[in-house]
Amino acid sequence: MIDGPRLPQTQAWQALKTHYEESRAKTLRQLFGEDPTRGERFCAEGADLFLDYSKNLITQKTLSLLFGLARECGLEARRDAMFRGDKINITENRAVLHTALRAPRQASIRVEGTDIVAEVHAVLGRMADFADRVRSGRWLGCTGKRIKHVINIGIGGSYLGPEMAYLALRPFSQRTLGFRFVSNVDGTDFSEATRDLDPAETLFIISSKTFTTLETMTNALTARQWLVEALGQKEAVAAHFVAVSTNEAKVREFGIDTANMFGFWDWVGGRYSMDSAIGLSTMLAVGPQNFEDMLAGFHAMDQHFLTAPLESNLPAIMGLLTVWYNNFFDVQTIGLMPYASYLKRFPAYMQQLQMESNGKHVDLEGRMVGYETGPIIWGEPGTDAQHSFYQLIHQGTKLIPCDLIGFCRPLSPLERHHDLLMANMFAQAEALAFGKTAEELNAEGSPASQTPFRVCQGNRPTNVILAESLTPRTLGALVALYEHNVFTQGVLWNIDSFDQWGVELGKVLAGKIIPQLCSTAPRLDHDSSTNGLIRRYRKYNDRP
Ligand code: G6Q
Repeated sequence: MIDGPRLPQTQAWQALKTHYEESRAKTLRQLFGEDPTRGERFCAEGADLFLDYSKNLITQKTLSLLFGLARECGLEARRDAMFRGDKINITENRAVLHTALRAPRQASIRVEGTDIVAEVHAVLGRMADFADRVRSGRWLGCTGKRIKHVINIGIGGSYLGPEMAYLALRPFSQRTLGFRFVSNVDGTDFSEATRDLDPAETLFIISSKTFTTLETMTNALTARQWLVEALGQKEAVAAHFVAVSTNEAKVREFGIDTANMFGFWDWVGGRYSMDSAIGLSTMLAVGPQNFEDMLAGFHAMDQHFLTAPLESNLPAIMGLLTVWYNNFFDVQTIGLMPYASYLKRFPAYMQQLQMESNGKHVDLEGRMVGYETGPIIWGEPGTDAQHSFYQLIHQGTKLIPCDLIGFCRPLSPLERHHDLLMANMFAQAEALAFGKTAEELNAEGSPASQTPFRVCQGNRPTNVILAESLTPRTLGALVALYEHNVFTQGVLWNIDSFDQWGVELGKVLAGKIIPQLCSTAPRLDHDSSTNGLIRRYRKYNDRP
């Protein structure tokens, strides 16, 4: 959209505004009544994922207008520019090439004269070699013991993906290896993760793109101390620490042999890095072949996004629907409910992916956008969620579109459980869409006095994403689906989805406050609230 009309001035936007006013009163009951086959038509399939988007507040005309908007905003050109390696992260002057992390070996993508696909596969090869050694017991701790526990130390993009993927792919993991994740600078995180571990059997992966992040470096230093004190030798670090980073100098300075460092590149954003070497813990857990399958899933969705016409393009459709709700229905939040316990941390991962990417208030020219951008993303697995917050979605006053994600085949032998799980997912989508009318309640003999309380208006939109089974390949496709969904939204809003300047301010202020928590600190010069909080903290820690 650079140099083009601003979003609200585009023809398609104006047409959508009129269309919204004309069609907003139509309910999902009416829409399905008028068009009984819409459930068969408003579906799309790509990279083995099936998307049913028929229970959305849309008609064929809405879709045509949204696709028109995408084209007017140059979605296809921007998508091609991303895949090509143009520096579309303009505020950091960087290419955005997470898609290269899963490009097949024979592909070639050049960044400043270098074929980065070859580099990607060289690192993958080294990761596989290391993973095989640890998994088979050929990589030993410094006392000759086999590694039994792996702790990933990292935060944000260097933590959420690895933890989410480890939990998602547990049935594919080597159960003799235990995995833990330390992210928070809260010392309880480290203490709890290590309290029952034998350092001689523990391997730390220090995952940090920059190798300067306060939380990660603090935890890494504590880990080093914990290990060296227990094993009584500085040399122990070599057998118990590996690093994943782009910063070789800092890794060396920390004392990790760079032979045990796995690199990645500045064109991989933190929240887009779970399929880079940041996924080393994932590969250790599930093995190189499963990791490769996961990358193949990512790549299959990349290809779908790149080649499928917008009209049948899953990420594009989902991104456009988000824009439709966010900007025309003034929707503030979107729920994300996986009907799979293994996807417990998927909503948290998606929260960062979506909110850090699209939580922006200026456009690519640095102007205030003047329209709403990224929605709030939240969620928990179903069916648990049904017994907590679904009530508000069904009968509250806010419109909350939800994505429900489920799988046809169970990963446990308890098939009956799976039928119940999935029956609930299908039922929720149905109940949210069609609700329950007063007439239906009366016909069922419900007491008239209760009718107003029991009526469910329905008309709550959902996307249902269905796949055969939660495999490494499916997980890759699912993550890539959301990556490109987020990209689609960002293109329409004309924002930089790949920077995160807002995160910096808090980091700088924390750096200033750290020395002020000591009693010897210079005079406090914050506002009266911050000064008061610091004084109270010092008082309880006997630092007058
Ligand atoms: C992600 C963000 C952020 C980042 C963390 C960790 O896109 O940039 O979440 O991943 O701050 O950074 P390091 O990997 O450099 O430690």
